[in-house]
Amino acid sequence: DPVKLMKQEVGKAAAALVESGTIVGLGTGSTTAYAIQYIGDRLKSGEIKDIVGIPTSFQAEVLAKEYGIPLTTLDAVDHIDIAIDGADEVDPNKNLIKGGGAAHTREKVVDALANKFVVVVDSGKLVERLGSTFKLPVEVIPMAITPVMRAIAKLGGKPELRMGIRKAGPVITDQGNMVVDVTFDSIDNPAELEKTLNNIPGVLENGLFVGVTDVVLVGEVKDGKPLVY
Ligand code: DER
Repeated sequence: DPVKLMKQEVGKAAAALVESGTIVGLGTGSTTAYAIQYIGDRLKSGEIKDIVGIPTSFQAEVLAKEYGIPLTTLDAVDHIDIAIDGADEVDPNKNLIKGGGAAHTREKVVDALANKFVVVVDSGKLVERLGSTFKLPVEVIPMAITPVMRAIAKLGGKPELRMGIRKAGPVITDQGNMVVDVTFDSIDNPAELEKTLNNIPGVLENGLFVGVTDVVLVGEVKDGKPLVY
């Protein structure tokens, strides 16, 4: 499966950037899962040592424990050296849409704090304009779902409550909130939209990541071989 190959290669490339003695933000999603695995492998082999992870979700926590990466919290550190995380869309300015895994609230805290934020994607995530292939996730406190959806519709968005697949009813985030996925005709000014959405009473965080990405590692398959650039 070429996409799986791309995810593995780009996860490996990101894991190779982690230096001994550093604090690492651990992202969420299937691509970052490979980076977490390979960081664990590098710890096990002794290639690197003395790192601690800050998880961005229960998923990252479970994977870190599985692969032997010690965890800490934002109360116990005064910086994050590097954060590795996935994305649902990356535009030419390295701005992102994230939140496919409904984890964007903690991800934005960790990724924005990191001295170096590394995004790991397969080439299918690259877009000319944000919002062209992926609906924008917005985390909303449950009691405000209806007025928030109304306010988003007034902004020209088409909001849909995210329903669980192996859970009856709406998806519930790690914070106990719900997620609304919004279709916009076009997102001309991501920085503006990010602020406007987060200013709607009841919105906790949205999946626009503007001006936080430092490095984008892209998995690409050329003649069956994975490339990372
Ligand atoms: O939920 C998230 O923000 C994830 O990072 C997501 O955007 C990417 O997940 P994937 O690597 O499984 O596509």
